[in-house]
Amino acid sequence: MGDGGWGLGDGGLAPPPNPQSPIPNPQSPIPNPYYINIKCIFLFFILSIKALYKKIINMLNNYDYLLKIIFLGEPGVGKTSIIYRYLYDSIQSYYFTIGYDFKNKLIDFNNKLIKMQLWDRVGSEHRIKSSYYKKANGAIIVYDICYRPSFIDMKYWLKEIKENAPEDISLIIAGNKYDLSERKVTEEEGKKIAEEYNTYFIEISAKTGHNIYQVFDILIKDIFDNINKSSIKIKNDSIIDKVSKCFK
Ligand SMILES: Nc1nc2c(ncn2[C@@H]2O[C@H](COP(=O)(O)OP(=O)(O)OP(=O)(O)O)[C@@H](O)[C@H]2O)c(=O)[nH]1
Ligand SMILES: [Mg+2]
Repeated sequence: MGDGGWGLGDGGLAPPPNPQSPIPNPQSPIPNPYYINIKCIFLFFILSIKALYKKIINMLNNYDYLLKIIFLGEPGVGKTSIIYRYLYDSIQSYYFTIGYDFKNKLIDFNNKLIKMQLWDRVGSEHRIKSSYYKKANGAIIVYDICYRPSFIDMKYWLKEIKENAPEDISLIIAGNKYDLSERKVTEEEGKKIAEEYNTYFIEISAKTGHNIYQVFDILIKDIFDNINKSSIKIKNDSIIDKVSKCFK
């Protein structure tokens, strides 16, 4: 017993139970109702988030057509601002788009649900990966009506599209910043280049929203006109792909 204490190691006795302290029973721990409530609320919260997430994913995948629209144009002409105006009806302060970015929008067109993928890229980077153009259904080529070099450089973008994009891509040239008075490119000049390259043309303002929805309406209508054209076009690989991808 060593020093005469209660230690068990040397053959001593266990101390007598203290009547003050409750006897612990590991088989049935007493549940704390407060703790259970918190647990239930947390579980309910997680399940609700999961259900909402599933609903959103289903909504985004539940479309009749998928259209890829790409934006081209020099830095600062307003590509990102046009997308912001169209998606959120607001304008964002200037920031350089870094690399590539795309945003989705679901719209109703002739009672069909269309998922639009709007591809944005930084204008200063002239070397574009060919994947940017791949399977694009439409392109919006933007210039700034107050900055002539951006209008001159459009020929570069139109050439790039011809070399890299699907043959049947729908095109629209958009002269942005219509709200400004220091114009350096006339409307006639814009129309002339559009005629030369057989594309649509429109002047817009991402700042005020002038003609923003029309840009997309014209483009989408042209894309569907292309899809509905003669069966010869169906033989084209990109169209087959488009048809199988778009018509669910
Ligand atoms: N006044 C006016 N300013 C505009 C308009 N659209 C864009 N801006 C401004 O022009 C600047 C450049 O716009 P962005 O949309 O970032 O240009 P971007 O073409 O995406 O530029 P990068 O990403 O560098 O290629 C921003 O300060 C915008 O607020 C417009 O219609 N009118
Ligand atoms: Mg940008």
